[in-house]
Amino acid sequence: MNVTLYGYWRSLATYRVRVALNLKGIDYEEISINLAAGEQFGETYAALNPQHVLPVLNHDGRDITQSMAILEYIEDIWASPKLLPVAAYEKAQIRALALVTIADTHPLIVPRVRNFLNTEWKLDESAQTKWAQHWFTVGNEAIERILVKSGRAKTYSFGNEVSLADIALASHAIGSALFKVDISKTPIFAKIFSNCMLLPAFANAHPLKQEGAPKTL
Ligand SMILES: N[C@@H](CCC(=O)N[C@@H](CS)C(=O)NCC(=O)O)C(=O)O
Repeated sequence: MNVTLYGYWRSLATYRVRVALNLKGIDYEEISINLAAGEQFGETYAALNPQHVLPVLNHDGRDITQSMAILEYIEDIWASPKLLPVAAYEKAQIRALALVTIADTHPLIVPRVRNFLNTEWKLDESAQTKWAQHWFTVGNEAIERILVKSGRAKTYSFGNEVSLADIALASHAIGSALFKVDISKTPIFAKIFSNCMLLPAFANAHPLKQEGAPKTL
């Protein structure tokens, strides 16, 4: 079995996949594609992912893109530990929480969006940071309200077992920290994040622990 992850230290979508691979105990090699240097637009990478975005998971010669699709693929291929329940409603709740950040928040702050804000509308770095902070805050508050409404948060988002929702939640919390957004005002969200970070699978996947990352931000 051969598993290669194409990622970048700072990439939140890559973080999600790293955590899932770690939780399942899968040996993998990570190849860094330098987003800051624009390597995602190079011909070699375009052959892997014509969308020019990270991550790509290559499993035994086949490429999978989009972190949610990759997470579900990992769940389908490697059974243990389970990151999604069997029951349809519970599974939908987990996917829905995950998609708050994967589909509705994270896409607003990725490099290509911030670059467009800069090149088309001349928004400087501080305005771009404000933009990112706004969307992370909107996401934090939405996640908190969803956790309150479901009433199922315990150690993790939906009980005492880690699920795909926690992987997404942790990526959102780390993104908040990268953009200096305080998560203490959303205490359930913050507590679940700190519980996740007690697990080596989450902690070792942290962007700042990856090759190429700066010592501090
Ligand atoms: N929805 C995608 C997001 C992919 C994405 O935008 N990845 C970022 C890194 S986290 C990227 O490669 N950005 C390159 C760019 O914006 O130019 C997923 O979850 O995999």
